[in-house]
Amino acid sequence: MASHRLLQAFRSSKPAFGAWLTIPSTWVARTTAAASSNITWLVIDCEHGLIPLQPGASDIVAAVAGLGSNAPSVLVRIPATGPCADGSATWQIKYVLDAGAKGIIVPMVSTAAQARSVVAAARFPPKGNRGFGNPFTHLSWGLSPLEYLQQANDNIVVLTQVETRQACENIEELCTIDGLDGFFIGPYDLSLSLGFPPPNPDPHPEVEETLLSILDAAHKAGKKCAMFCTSGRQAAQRAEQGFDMINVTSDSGALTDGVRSQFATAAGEDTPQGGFGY
Ligand code: 3PY
Ligand code: MG
Repeated sequence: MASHRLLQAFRSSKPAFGAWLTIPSTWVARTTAAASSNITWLVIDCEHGLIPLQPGASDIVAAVAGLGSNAPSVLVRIPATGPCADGSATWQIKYVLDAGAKGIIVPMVSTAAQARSVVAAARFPPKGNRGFGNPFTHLSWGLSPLEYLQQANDNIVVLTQVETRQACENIEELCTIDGLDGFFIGPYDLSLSLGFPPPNPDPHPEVEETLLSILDAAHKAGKKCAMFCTSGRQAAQRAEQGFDMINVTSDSGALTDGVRSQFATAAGEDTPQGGFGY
């Protein structure tokens, strides 16, 4: 079965909650994956997290896949950004998909040409130019090599981030790209690019308007729209608004919040508000 939990949620139009992995550890990843049956997906963050592609992302993909068919779908946010999304990100996309990732998120994609190069790198011919021949990939999916080749194009999730003013200006054209499943809004970078402070914890009202307009454009074009949040409260609101894929917390954020809160209780202090929640 090439399907996976994030794709099943997308196909049944149910909001898919997930978590961000920033700590380079297979055990942190497995512990996070097993912490809640409400975790539909995990993103290995090789852009701002400290997880390298190898060893790192490839090991985490295998470690989570080892939890069985109900394990969260593992996507990788690749390190290359901005202009690098044209061409030089290709090997990174190939590497993480060959490692068995169920999808990719490419940051700072602002133009249709960049987004097309991302799609081409992630899809086998005739839809793209991804090469075939890795001896391990199919194992993470529980498929034979031939089944993987036949089913990968329809089951790999390809998302580009909308987090620049230029991407907002180009949103209608980005919405027309075949093979791109949708957009992942990065509210921190989007706020900065639009000249506002980062969310604290919620975005500035003008940024809020922009991100709702991205959601609307994506849905009108039949694309999915994902949102980065840093708490369950925010995530529940985003699900209400109609976002399809919503980050709830991160390994490092949850660890910090949990330790801070227990120590505050021990010291007889009020539970402090979360700080920079990324
Ligand atoms: C951002 O907010 O800029 C992001 O990329 C979220 O991950
Ligand atoms: Mg960002």
